[in-house]
Amino acid sequence: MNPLIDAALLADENSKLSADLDTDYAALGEQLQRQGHDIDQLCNTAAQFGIAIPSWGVGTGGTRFARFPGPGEPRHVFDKLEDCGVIQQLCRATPKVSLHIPWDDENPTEMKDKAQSLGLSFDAMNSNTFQDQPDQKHSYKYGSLSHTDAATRAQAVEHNLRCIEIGEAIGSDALTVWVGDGSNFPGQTHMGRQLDRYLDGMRQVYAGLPSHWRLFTEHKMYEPAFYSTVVQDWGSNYLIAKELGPQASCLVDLGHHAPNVNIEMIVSRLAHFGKLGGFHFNDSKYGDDDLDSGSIDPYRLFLVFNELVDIEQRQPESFNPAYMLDQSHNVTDPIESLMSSALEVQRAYVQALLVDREALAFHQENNDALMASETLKRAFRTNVEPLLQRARQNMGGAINPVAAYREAGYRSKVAKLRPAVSGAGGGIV
Ligand code: LRH
Ligand code: MN
Ligand code: MN
Repeated sequence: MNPLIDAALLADENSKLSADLDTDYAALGEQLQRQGHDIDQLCNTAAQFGIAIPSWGVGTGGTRFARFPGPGEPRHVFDKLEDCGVIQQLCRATPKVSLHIPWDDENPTEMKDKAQSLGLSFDAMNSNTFQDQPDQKHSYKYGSLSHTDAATRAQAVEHNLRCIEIGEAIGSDALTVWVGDGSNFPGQTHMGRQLDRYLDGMRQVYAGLPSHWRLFTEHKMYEPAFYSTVVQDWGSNYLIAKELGPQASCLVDLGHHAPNVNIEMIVSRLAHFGKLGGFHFNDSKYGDDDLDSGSIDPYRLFLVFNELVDIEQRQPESFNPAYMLDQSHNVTDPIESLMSSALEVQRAYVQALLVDREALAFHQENNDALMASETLKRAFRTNVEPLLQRARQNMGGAINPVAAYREAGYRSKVAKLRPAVSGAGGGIV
């Protein structure tokens, strides 16, 4: 059975909206032209934008208190890939999937074939040394790559090397390493020795990278370690990536910072020193909330992209950050959340392309703070929705992805094939 949404239904959905889109697109085109932008050119640029879907994002998330699974939860990586195929079919901005091992530990050839049949490929691999698996010899309770016990560290290194091996077989070219290692009490660990052990393990992982691969280290301020974390912030992350070598760079998960931290400045700093590797996009109100991208602070998302576009335009040859979503969908249909989140990130990118950079530089040089801020606001306030809709339509996607998805009844169809699962017993965070 073809898991994707029926092409006739999609065409029908689009035909209901296309006359209005023509009018809105023409109006936006005029508005942008007055500002010196060519809407068709921007539309083509928007169409090039891609952000990876995390395989774990298509299942309902949860907190340590509870998980409330919806109908038709994916049973395994092949179901997850089908859900990602539908997201890409409708959005056309999510061509890659990022796997997490061992959550997605299946036959690589079968995973690759399945992805190909759905028009998908694979983004960065994610290793998991923050949980114990049933058949695991050494526990990660007191850490993984930085554990005091050499055999536990070796096991964590081995796992990362295996992730690279699986990644190679499916056509990935990057590994993201996030560890939960740290401590829960002052004095519990020696911070310097713990970092040395981590670095030693990461050097072994780095040595196992194929030459065209990249290694992303992901920082996070706290959780599950609540007193100190080995890779707690962008400064440590930068030092680690620098220590490891040119194939290593830093991954910024938007939720992994203290509240009110200026993330766009972190982005600028890392890029300035050539160590910005990629992103896990999500939104946050208090901590690592993993809320939908752009749902809390869309202006901050725009400001991050304002920095990215600035770097992209200044250093086009070396600019290649990996974009991925990393969210937990607790109360929504994950497919709907991932579609709307991917489009929010794409929107922020296109809005950032509208910033008049000459005017901005002029106001900065003249210390005209108000006009500098207005220059950014002007781009941010522009409703680029018709441009995004047209980009999707041109690529065969849906003008309104959520409406088409609901009309197709995808969720209730897969719910008939995929057995209902219970949320009892709490969930993964
Ligand atoms: C840690 C994290 C990391 C993990 C994912 C499941 O909070 O952001 O990226 O791999 O969540
Ligand atoms: Mn993350
Ligand atoms: Mn996280």
